Amino acid sequence: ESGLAAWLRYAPLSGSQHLHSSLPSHIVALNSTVGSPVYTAGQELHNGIQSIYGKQCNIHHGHWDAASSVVVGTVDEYTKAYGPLHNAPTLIADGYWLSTEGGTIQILGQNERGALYGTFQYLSMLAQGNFTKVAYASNPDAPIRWTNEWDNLDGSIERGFAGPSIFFANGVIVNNLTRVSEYARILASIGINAVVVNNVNANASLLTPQNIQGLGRIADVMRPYGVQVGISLFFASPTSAVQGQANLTTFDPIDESVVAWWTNVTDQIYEKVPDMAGYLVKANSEGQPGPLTYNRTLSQGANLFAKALQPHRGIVMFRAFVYNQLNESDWKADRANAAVDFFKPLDGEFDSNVVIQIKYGPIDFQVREPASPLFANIPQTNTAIELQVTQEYLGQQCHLVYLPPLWKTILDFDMQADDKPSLVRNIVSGERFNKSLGGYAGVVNVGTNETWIGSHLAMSNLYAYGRLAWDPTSDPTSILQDWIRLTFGADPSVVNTITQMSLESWPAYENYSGNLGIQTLTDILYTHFGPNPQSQDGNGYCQWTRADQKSIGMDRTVSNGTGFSGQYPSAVASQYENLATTPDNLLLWFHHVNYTTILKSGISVIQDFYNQHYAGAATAQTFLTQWQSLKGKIDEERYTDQLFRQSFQAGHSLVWRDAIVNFYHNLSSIADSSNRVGNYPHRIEAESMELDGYSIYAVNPFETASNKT
Ligand code: BDP
Repeated sequence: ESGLAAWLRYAPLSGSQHLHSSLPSHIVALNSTVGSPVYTAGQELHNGIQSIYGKQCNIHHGHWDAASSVVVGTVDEYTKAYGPLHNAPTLIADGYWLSTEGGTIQILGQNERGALYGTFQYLSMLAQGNFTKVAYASNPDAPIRWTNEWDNLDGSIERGFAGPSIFFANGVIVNNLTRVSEYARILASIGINAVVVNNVNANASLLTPQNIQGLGRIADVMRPYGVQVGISLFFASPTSAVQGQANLTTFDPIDESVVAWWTNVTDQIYEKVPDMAGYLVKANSEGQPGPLTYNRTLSQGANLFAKALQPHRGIVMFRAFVYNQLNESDWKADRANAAVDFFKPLDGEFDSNVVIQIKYGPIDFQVREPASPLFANIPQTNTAIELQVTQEYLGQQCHLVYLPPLWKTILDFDMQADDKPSLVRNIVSGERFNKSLGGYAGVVNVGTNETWIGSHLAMSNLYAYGRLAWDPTSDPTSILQDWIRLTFGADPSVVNTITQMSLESWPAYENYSGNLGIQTLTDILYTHFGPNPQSQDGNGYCQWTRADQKSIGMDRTVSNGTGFSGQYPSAVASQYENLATTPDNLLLWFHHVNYTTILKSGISVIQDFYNQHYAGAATAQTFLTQWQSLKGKIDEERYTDQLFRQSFQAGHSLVWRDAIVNFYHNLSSIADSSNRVGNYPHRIEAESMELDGYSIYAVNPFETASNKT
């Protein structure tokens, strides 16, 4: 059990012989073309039923009449073979009809992909021993359900924690794409329909003829699973001397030679990848070039690609992560304001195949952020939400953090645009502002490590990402429990223990890394790992906690601060504008207050900081003992692997706790009323030890050390 099979293990269900008669004996796959998703679905059913129940089914292609069969295909294929469906369901693209009632099991997709999705759903029931009779239609909430992989062409992965790339090595696409095909299978099982294979900080040499041909190979291995390829583009590619392409002297998006260059390159790609999903573009952000370089607008930049893609029905995901407010001494400057400042004036100027891809919060994947106000500010534009499955700021897969409860705070947030219900999930689905395009982009960053993203338990986040992109109203706990049963089996103590650990994990991480809306107090300048509260101020890229000896928090009000709260529709804006109506968990995001300010809970800000950091770290200690209670109940390989991570988290949560409470204790000079800070009864400090071969070293930042060394 290396983790390679993820939740598609199809583990044998012991003592299931008596269930054989409830299983089909024949599989009818209505498409006989090898490599079509319906053909794949037939194989998957065959292998799954055999592996879980030890029953060998016969596979047929085309029309086949037999009792005890499962028929998989599109609604059209079914109608051709068997005549019209009674009670034909209403399906949209990628949707499916699943009926286990009656003698024949029907798995029918609106398209081939839908049929495959229905198949995985049926197999998920079987793998959990669930023989409930069902008959229902399931449609995706949004058409865009993509992953983004931040893979570089040299094989490294930005913010990837599971080894090198499965797609690239040494500047080219790898020869052996087995892992890519396995990844596509995993993604199809949760309804993901496209993968952007390279880093948003893109490299022009992706566009050499050899690499374009390689993209064709990637598309070929993912197509049987209905997963399309997308790519990230480097905006200045026309001037980058890409081998095999013309080299221009400008990348100005309205220059005719530039338009022709991108049209030509796009046509070349579609020759090799006729069903490419589209482009992802990070422009004028963090050193990346873009249209602003030529004083053109971001919409002119996005539309350049939209026009090249339009004949091929591709789409442009244009990232809203553009900011240049980096002057911290300017008290009105605020990175959080940037997206609305840049994009709101452009609403209505984007072509219909452009989608603005918006990170869930206005800063950058923090442990707690308010929903990005941009979702409510561009009603004439297609939008998608960007979530991060890879835990860049959230413990980098060394800490257990089950993310869906965090994501739900954003997806279920009501922007109250025009004083009408405007949940973020209904904005990105296209429903609220009547858009036909919209959806989800999840930054996953899988690697060659057999756990896929670096930790067995972190895979619940990938599973849940797909499930929520399909249906954002689903319950994070029941998604989690499906995942646990599929991944580790149905033993109730295993299910209950992993459920409890997972549900406690985000609140615990928030508590020991940065509560009250101050964000993740990590090293901000590059690693984004481990505590470093002192790095939060003093540089433009920091989070600007504005902490001093008396007070803390970033005033983002309209009345006294950066004006960020005014970017929300009025009902939400006035809630955040006032200290009294701002929830405590976002207090320091919106307001600058004294350490002695009393929270709604009746406790002062600084005391709450102390208390929560202790509480969070204490909870993380229990993850280790909870996990240890599973010894012998799951396989040794995954048990041991995860045990190491839980031990690490238990220790590192203490490092987090102490670094942060010491830092603010030192800064504020306010004592902890429970006298814990600086007082460690059972600890042997390094400076009291006698060690051979070690010398004393001044640790930076000091608050991570005992007594500064
Ligand atoms: C930040 C990451 C950086 C990414 C950037 C982005 O630290 O590696 O390039 O976001 O999303 O969170 O473009």
